[in-house]
Amino acid sequence: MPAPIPFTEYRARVKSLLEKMGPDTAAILYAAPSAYRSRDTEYAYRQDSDFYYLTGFNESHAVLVLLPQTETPVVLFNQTRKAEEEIWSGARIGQEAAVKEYGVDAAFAIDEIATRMPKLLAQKKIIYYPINQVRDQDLEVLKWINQMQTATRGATPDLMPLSKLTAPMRLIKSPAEIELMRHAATLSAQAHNIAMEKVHAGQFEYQLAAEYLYHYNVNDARDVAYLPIVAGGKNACVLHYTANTDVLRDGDLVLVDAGCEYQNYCADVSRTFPVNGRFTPEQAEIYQLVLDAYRAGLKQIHPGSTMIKVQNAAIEVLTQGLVELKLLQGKVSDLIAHTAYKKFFMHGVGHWLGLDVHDVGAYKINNEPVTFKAGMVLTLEPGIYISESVEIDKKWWHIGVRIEDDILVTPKGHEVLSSAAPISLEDIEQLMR
Ligand SMILES: [Mn+2]
Repeated sequence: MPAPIPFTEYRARVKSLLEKMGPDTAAILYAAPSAYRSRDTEYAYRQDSDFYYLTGFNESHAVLVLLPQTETPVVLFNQTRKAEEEIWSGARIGQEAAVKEYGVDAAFAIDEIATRMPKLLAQKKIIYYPINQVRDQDLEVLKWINQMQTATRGATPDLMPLSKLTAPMRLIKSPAEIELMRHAATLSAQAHNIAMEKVHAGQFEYQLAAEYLYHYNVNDARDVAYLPIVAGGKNACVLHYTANTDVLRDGDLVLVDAGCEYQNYCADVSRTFPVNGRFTPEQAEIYQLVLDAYRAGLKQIHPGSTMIKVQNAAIEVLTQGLVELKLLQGKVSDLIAHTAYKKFFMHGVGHWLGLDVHDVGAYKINNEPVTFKAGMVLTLEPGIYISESVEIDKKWWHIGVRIEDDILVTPKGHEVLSSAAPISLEDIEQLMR
């Protein structure tokens, strides 16, 4: 199992961020609040990704304050240790360990934040804080700024989202992050192998989902990166189908889009396979076309290329193939120009992947596509979905295929992080035999 990110790396990230922020600025980051699922039972806790990226700190009820070029540039407000509360909800890190083990310069009880914050924000010209996202937090932050201004008669600071600075940092993964992502992708790919071996007609979609969840959990990936999509037959044509309540039928395909989260890093891997182990001729035609589009897209993933180039390569193959199968009529170049393929392929060909499934990072800067650099991780996920609303021979109806892998851009090209799952028609049928 890969090692956790060392605390020296968290400190280096904060240091680099402090330099980017510049003098007379502050940043306020709230830890994700814990969320109730029903009455007084909570969802499993998931830390805010930026907060985690900068600290590795995994508790709620905490606020990180960054104050570049001051005596204490990294200040944490967090829960105090209280034996009578810890007996219910588990041990807390507290202030002493926060300084010793998490490398913050000062840690105070979260209860002291209202009295300390106005002083910390004095004379700041820019405060990095994402206004208009969480109302209660906005009210608190605006109150501190008001109090600070009243006390110092200073000018009103500008508010700016910190993501402007953190997103470009998070877009390039470090060697330690890549190790974690490779592990998350491998576990997710392995689960597809298990599902291909265990799937059978009559099984419910949620029962097949259980094979994935079990494999993740027993391998220390305690959470999913997103709700798994296990879509038999026509359900595959519903792009975000997460009900997973239907029965899997003989002769149908099942599309599974599922990924685990390992130490907060996400995987996002899709495979489509026949419930009975054998593709029908129509299913095989569509599957092979999506795979050809995947391979054309994959060739475009290397330093210097862009998401648009990947998208265009995949679309060209898809459109050409749809014409050959007589699912589209016309000249390929015209059909591409008019985005005729969108009837069958209506989502993007990929997205950044990291601490969030649809990870942060721009796709275009000043209207120019962002070029790939070593250390970026993206998904590649062409698909074809044929619903009844398309007026074609109904032998094609209800076929939905998506093939999705997690791809690391390397100095020389790319590495498919999720390559442990079979992808060719032959390999899938052989595994299922
Ligand atoms: Mn995806």
